[in-house]
Amino acid sequence: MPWIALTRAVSPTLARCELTHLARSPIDPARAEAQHARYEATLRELGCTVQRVTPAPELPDAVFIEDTAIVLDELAMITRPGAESRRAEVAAVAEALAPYRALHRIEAPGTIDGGDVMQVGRTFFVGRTARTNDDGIAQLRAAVAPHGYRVTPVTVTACLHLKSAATALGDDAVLCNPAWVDPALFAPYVVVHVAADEPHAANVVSLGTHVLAAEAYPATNARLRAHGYDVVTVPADELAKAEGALTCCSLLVRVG
Ligand code: CIR
Repeated sequence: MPWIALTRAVSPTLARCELTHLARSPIDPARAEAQHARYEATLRELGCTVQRVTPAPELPDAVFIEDTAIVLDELAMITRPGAESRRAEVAAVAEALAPYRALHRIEAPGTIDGGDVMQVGRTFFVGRTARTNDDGIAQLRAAVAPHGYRVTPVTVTACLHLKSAATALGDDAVLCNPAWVDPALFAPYVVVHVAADEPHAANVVSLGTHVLAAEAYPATNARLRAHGYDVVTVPADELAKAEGALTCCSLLVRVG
């Protein structure tokens, strides 16, 4: 599959990460690193070329590289993350993306975290959250509209990012937690709901017919299999203590 997956090493300071909806609990950096390595290995098994961006050990949340850019076929938008502590993450990511895409940048006072941006075909659903503001959404729209994309702002409650509540399954379906985002927004698509007792299960990485999902959510993963998806699971509970899920740990760049 013609994908490059940009990833970034788990910082030894991960325990000092930003937290919004989760209580701080001890994080075992070695275990987080092992889970991250397994995630990268699984992306390789699914056909991605994994390319690590220069590590940033001093930036606790750098592993959650998704928040630093929005990559589409035509360009890459370098974000201005909503959390001040994360703004220094973007420079090295911009450098890594420059060979593949023309770069655009979100400028102040706009903010966007990539975790708030869900692409389904030619539509970008963008969460309006503590991390992503209307100015940032307007800047994204101005950059992508000339390429034929629609941008739809979405209200998200009770979780960090839109993609904590919903992720795309290819170009025609969405996996969502209806308690955190209104599923009616996704009416043109097939909508798969997470199991009620697995509220964090909506964040999966969709790669062709495969879905990379966290092993902690067997009931939701069974639903995905029943819908015909080839679900591959990985352990991710240590990274989840930093309020990160699976899409957060890579930036997928389609090449070729
Ligand atoms: C943060 O609060 O920014 C990090 N601790 C977690 C970011 C997770 N990123 C994502 O869901 N895209």
